[in-house]
Amino acid sequence: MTQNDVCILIPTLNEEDAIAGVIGEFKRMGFDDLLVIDGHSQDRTRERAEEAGARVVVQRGRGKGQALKEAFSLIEAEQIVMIDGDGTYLPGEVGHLLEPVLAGKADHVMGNRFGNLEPGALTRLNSAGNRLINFFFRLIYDVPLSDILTGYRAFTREGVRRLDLTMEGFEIETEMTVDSVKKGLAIAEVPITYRPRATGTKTKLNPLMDGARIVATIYRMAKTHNPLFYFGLMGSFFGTAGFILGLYVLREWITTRTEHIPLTILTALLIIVGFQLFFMGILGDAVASMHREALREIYRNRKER
Ligand SMILES: Nc1nc2c(ncn2[C@@H]2O[C@H](COP(=O)(O)OP(=O)(O)O)[C@@H](O)[C@H]2O)c(=O)[nH]1
Ligand SMILES: [Mg+2]
Repeated sequence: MTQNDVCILIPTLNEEDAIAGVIGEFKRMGFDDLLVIDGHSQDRTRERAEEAGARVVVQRGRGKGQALKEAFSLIEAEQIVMIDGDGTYLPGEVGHLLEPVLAGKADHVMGNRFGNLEPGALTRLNSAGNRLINFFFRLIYDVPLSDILTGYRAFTREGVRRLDLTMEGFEIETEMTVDSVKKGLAIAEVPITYRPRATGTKTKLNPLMDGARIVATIYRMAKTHNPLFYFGLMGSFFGTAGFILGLYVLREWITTRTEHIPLTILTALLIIVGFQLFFMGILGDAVASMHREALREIYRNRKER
């Protein structure tokens, strides 16, 4: 393996207990290009990272997403590995992640934490949330990935270059995964170990708030990838509301001959809007598949040149 062409990218925010250990293990394996992108830690994270031999950059803004985007623009290595600085992933498994990238089989390799999830690594809430989110992702994007929120990934530089990342916070992993699918990057998933955080250290992720943001991101990004789902879901809300209201209006008229004129108008409107959204989905679907074909063609041409 050519450790010299690999940059190990580590986002940190208050990880003074774990960061030196993570960096040390990579150093022992011969990796020399380590970049810690720090989110204005208020403990000794930056000092520990520098002592351990990493290059440390303080991110300009806030959030893990902003940090990773900024870091990607600084990296020139051919392969990039990202790993959390909290010691929950094993540096020793980096070979599993790099293997598909080095073999030219993937531009984006994702470490699947459910491969070897150690007891207590995910709280019950986080585990249920992760599984739900992965299920929702597979439903919309129809790609068999088991752990879209993983924090251990390997990329080719070309893979990173092709991604358009906009998210500032913990939605960044979702965006990386979804955009890779949209752009047609070769994605591979390999099983990895996930350990509990060291006792006393705290996650910065708020399961409910960040979970809701992640689900919203998955849904919002479906607008251009699976418009039939995106508009269809909205359309079926309107349609169902109209149908239920219509049943009520009809029953009133049949049983007591009462006419609810405004409600009747509302029923009609809801049903019409529902159908319109649904047709928007069908149109969007056609546009999306044409766009996908065009993109594929453009990319093929560029590669051949
Ligand atoms: N640079 C930077 N790193 C962050 C930020 N928030 C979290 N991190 C780091 O990102 C990694 C994952 O965060 P963590 O809180 O462990 O989330 P979890 O693994 O999803 O529970 C850890 O290494 C954190 O230190 C941030 O705002 N900026
Ligand atoms: Mg963590």
